[in-house]
Amino acid sequence: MAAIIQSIEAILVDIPTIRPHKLSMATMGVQTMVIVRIKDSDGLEGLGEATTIGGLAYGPESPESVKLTIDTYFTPLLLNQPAEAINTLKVRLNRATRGNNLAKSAIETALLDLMGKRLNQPLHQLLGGAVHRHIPVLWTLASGDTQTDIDEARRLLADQRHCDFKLKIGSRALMDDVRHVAAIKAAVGDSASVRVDVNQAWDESTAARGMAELQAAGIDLVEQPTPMKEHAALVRLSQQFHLPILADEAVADATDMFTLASAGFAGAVALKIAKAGGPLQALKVANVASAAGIGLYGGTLLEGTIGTVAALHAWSTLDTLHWGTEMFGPLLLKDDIVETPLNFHNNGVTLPAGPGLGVTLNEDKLAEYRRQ
Ligand code: MUC
Ligand code: MG
Repeated sequence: MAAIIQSIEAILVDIPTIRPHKLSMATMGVQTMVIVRIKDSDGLEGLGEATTIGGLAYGPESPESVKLTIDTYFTPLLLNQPAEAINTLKVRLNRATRGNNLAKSAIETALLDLMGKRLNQPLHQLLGGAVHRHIPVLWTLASGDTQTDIDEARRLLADQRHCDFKLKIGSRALMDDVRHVAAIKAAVGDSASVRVDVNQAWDESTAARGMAELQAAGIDLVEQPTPMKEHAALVRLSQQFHLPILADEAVADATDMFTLASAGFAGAVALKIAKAGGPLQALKVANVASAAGIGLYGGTLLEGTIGTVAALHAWSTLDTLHWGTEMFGPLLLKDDIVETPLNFHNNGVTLPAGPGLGVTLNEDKLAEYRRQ
């Protein structure tokens, strides 16, 4: 008899960050994640996670809305259904509910974890097997202070924890941002790749000036300089400059990727399981991007270990990650809710072994950080 889904729990968990993380749309001092636990009739449990940045500052789903969506709308559609019918369950969810990809990503992850545990196989094996087991990871310098960022970068370079850095800009005047970025690039030199993420903060003409200045400063990549819906501007900028553009907010799912690529976009895309609606959906984006000659990058919404590991399993199956990944979310948090934290070393992270995600919840830590 096939195992059926017996319970679904969505838990809000608040963990403080190690320092304020300053982005163009919010400064984070705490990260809130929604941890999903799906139990089946054989007593197995699958784990998933949905996270975003700064409540509703980043996108239309907040942690609280993800929990409400799962509790009120998804759970009645999934309870008593066969747990291993992941594709059928996703069709069922998508026919009855629109959007809400963050919540869907947590559910898809938990179902994949459950399937991996049932088959006693790691998640990447369900996706065809890992090509890479050590995956490059950059660090985001976003303390809000140039010298603090330089000190942080030098320490991480010396420890060989990271050799690539992403800077969050867009909240200050353009030339203030350019001075900040150029000072950091000059301090780390050629030993590090420095990229920036504007998080949609510029209009097209500001972006054109910004691209020229950043190119001159030796920056390697500019992420989402203009508003997500302004595809035409992103395409024009990508054709105007040698400095490559990374599309982030502009591309959530495979259809977005197809639309942007067919409009003539050249550059790279930040894959995120949260934007796409799960690890399987994010790999569909990767397939469309690859077919269009667009570079791949493993992106994060600053998930904790569960969401980060889910993405790592997906990225591990890709032959080339042209720009590496930013799966450092757990390192930004003061504590973790899993038994064995990820092993970040040698400018990257090792994919956990073990069935499913390969991650076990620490129940005491979960009890400590869950929202009352
Ligand atoms: C984003 O916009 O890419 C990823 C790293 C980071 O610091 O923020 C994120 C989200
Ligand atoms: Mg981004």
